[in-house]
Amino acid sequence: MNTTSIKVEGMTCGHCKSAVEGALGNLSGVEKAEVDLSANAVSVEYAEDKVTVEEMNEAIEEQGYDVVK
Ligand SMILES: [Cu+2]
Repeated sequence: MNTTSIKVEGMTCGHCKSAVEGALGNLSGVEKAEVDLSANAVSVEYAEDKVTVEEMNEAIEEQGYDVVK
């Protein structure tokens, strides 16, 4: 299991938090996703043989948020 922290712009409230956590949680291979609104970041636990960071970035961007790369 790997962990990473993805910087995301545009998350402001509980709705944003659940949208991003939900989108990541829907990806197979993502074990846990937790948004820290004050840090503008989401920490993710994932299986690197099942899902890539690029796929996670795309899932976040599909929800309308900008990933800081
Ligand atoms: Cu919001």
